[in-house]
Amino acid sequence: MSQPTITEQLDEPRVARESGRKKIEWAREHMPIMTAIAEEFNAEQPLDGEVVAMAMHVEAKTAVLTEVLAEAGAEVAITGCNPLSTHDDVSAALDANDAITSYAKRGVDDDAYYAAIEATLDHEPTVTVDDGGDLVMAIHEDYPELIDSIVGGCEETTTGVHRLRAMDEDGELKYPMFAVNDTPMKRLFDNVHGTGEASLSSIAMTTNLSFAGKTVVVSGYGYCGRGVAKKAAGQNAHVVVTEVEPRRALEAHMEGYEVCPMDEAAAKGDIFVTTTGNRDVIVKEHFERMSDGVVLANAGHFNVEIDLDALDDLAVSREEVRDGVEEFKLDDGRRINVLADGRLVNLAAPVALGHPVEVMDQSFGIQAVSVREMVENTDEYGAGVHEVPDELDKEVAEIKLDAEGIDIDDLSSEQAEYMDSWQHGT
Ligand code: RBV
Repeated sequence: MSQPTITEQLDEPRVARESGRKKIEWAREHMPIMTAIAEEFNAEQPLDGEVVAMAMHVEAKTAVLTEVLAEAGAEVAITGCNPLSTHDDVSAALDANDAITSYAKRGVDDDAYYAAIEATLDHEPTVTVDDGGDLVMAIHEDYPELIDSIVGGCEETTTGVHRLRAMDEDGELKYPMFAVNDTPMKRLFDNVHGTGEASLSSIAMTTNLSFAGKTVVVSGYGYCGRGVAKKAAGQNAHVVVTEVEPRRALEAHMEGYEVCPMDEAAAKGDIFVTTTGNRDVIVKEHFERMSDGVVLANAGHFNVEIDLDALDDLAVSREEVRDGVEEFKLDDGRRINVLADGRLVNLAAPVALGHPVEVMDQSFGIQAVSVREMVENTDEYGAGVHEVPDELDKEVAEIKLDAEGIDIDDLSSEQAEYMDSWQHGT
């Protein structure tokens, strides 16, 4: 397999490298958790001798994680986890680091995308760090000989953890994986605030349209959906939520949002944002009910939520009307605008920057300590999906509180005893 590195693919790698390096430095300056972890990793070299393969959104914050793992003593090979989310300049800056090889390039076709995944596996990783599960899948399907020497891996996102759990239930997951997504320090911040802010800012920057006074339909009221709904309401939109889970639907209702099936929401919305992680959320019969000029965006990991094939079948023409906006014209003249090819708009829109630096500092802080834990205590984790130990999550939270200058109370010994006892009543 001879997949070229990003440096080999660019005409002006030096120019790209300089621009990428500036972005990485800006991110790192705003990542106090990663800075504290880097200090420890540089001193203690916990990943000495390890080879880490990564498939993640290759942009500045991810680059900080990549370099911190390299500073901990690892050799790192990285590629993207989505064909549209790589920032080539950042990828080039990473590739210039002696300990890192980057194959990530924006806008690649499916073949080049998977060839780049395989190229990282040719480095014979001992640790994998995935966002969406493509590395784990490729290893199990095409590189099973690597499994024996793999210590374990970490998964960043809800969809990836979902995939891994399905694999685990079928007895097909052959090495230990941490569900990094499921930690409080990741899920309660990145999924809620990160997805909410980055999706809305990417939609706004891509369309130059306002949310105020519009009806925003949010599909899925999980952690991502509640973030999108909250931030859209905060920008004076009327928010409609669609759900399949009764308690989540009730939560959305009690939060003050209108709740209805997509069949009804389709006719109401101006802007649609899917966050379900499932396929076929907006399909033919929904397109048929939509108003002229609606905007459709997906914030779920894969581009399966909006049925673009069905939309293409309905359309009499397709045209890119702005960078990142494709207009599908229907035979009655109505126009439906799809952002970023239905790929996750918070990362794949041409102007997208991914989630804000502060939340990725938390997500990648917990990623970094999870990799360290997997390497240091590998014997404690058998094949399968594991929760990240809660103490590690607290450790990262404490670093963040410290960086923010926030003090909190300690339990007194009486309080601690009270919390542990069952004898005390009225
Ligand atoms: N995500 N990464 C970024 N590097 O800018 N932004 C979001 C970035 C991750 C986030 O943690 C989420 O779980 C995943 O992307 C979805 O693919």
